[in-house]
Amino acid sequence: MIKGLVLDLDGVIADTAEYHYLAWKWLGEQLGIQIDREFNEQLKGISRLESLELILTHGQLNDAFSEVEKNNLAAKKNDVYKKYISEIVPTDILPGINDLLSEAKVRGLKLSIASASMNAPDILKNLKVDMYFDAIVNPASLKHGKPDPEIFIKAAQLLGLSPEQCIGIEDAEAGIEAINGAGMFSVGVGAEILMKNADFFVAETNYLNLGDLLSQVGKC
Ligand code: GL1
Ligand code: MG
Repeated sequence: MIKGLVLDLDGVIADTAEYHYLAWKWLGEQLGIQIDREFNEQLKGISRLESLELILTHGQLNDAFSEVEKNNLAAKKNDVYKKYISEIVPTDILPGINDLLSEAKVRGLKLSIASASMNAPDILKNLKVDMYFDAIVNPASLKHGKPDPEIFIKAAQLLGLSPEQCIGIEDAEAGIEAINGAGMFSVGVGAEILMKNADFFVAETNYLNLGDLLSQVGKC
């Protein structure tokens, strides 16, 4: 029986995946590396420093910077990103998410966040939805990032549940792989081609309905 809901943040709760894209694109321009939306799919769900490594490899600049310089580059991207998120207000929550969260609470489900972003707690506060969540995984506490299942296993554990008792929701391919690896029912948000490995998928967040999700788990 499902007792918990584990949500990714960027691209599921708010359109912050777009801000990450714009901030990485800006950093890429400073370095002469072109980042388009197709390449950006590989960055979704990936931690800050791992994303930077992927970008530098993409631009064949992987050996061009020291660790200190890489940390500085990542910090510059974060400064640009933080300007975007400082303006986030409750109406920036993606369609259908408020209903999903309140419905989950009414049904007595526990909720946690499995995001690689160090900025997740601030965004949840700006959106005024932080009170819905029983736990937020601290990405700094993890040994492996998505697609490793560790973050989803931890997100269930923090709720006192097994992964099998939870539904995980993601917009990234790496995230779906992580949910599946944890043995959790996976729900994808996005294009079918990207969400092909999800147990169930919807094109947009406004189609996320808790009743539907629970009946899909029942069909398995
Ligand atoms: C990090 C990356 C972002 C994104 C998120 C996960 O966020 O920098 O591009 O992949 O992880 O959605 P942050 O920089 O906020 O820790
Ligand atoms: Mg995401």
